[in-house]
Amino acid sequence: MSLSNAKLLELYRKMLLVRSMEETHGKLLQEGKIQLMGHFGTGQEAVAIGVTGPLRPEDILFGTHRGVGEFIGKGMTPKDIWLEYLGKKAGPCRGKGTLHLADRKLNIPGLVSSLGADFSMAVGTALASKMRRTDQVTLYYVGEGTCNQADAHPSMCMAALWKLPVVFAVCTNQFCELSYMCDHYPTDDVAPRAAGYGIPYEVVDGQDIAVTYEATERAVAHARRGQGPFLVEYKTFRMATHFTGDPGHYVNPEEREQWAARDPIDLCRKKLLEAAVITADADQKLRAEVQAEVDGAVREGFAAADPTVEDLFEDLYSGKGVL
Ligand SMILES: Cc1ncc(C[n+]2csc(CCOP(=O)(O)OP(=O)(O)O)c2C)c(N)n1
Repeated sequence: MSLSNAKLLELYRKMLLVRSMEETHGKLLQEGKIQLMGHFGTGQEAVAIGVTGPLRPEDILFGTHRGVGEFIGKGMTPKDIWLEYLGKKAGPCRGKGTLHLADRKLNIPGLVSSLGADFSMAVGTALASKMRRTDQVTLYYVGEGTCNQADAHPSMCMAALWKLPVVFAVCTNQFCELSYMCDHYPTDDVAPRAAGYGIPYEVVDGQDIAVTYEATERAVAHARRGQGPFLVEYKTFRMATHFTGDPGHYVNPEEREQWAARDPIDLCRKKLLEAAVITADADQKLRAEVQAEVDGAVREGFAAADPTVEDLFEDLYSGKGVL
């Protein structure tokens, strides 16, 4: 099924929002206004937005440490994200999560710092959905480096054995932290591992939003129909370095340039212009609107109330916070 122009425009706006969120985060950090380091996903926007676009509100998303993109894709607003980043009482985790975003109302269980430990949690939520006879799908969004964690094996095995409604969405951005993927993998692709569990898989271009969205749509439909797990691997390139303090000396500049020529936002913009869905002026206006939304969210975040000392003792255990 090919994407409508209206859908393409909606996805384009979301990709702009993701980039603007990260650029603004980087700028505030450089200006010394915040101390919150970032793992940015610049260049990976078509993956983050394409994997979340086909999800329903009731579907469950496990995101990554590089993840403002998928959280925006699942419905978090810049305002909620900045309230949380700045540790404010009105944030979705009441300021206790900051970079470790979670949002119960959007079915985002939250980031686990020990990467890969949530492989089994995603299988657990998919099992719960199946036992409750819902048609909810869990999407486990994960980097290729994290797929080398030991938990991947039993998780995929059980998901396949029990035909659980889970999609493993692997973002292959060429890097595993501070080194190239090829330093960790004897193969070019991660996806064929799925065949060992009888899980169907696809490897797709991660730069084209229509491709990422439609591949995810097929995988989610498969899981929702009760046919069990599906794995999609999206090939992209991390234009940002691993984290904001990483000079990235290990990155091959020529390769980076080649990928930059296929920037996902530029590709989508080109399609929209060619199809006369937007004009260059309308695009400028849209970008200004998006930046204004992010700037407004940052302003509101700074102005919002901090938690009190008493608030620190809330949410620790189910009763009133007594240690
Ligand atoms: C269990 C564990 N080991 C190591 C780390 C440190 N670490 C943080 S990000 C990262 C790289 C993960 O690579 P990948 O999954 O490909 O994601 P990418 O950073 O490329 O987006 C590592 C090793 C961690 N958080 N958890």
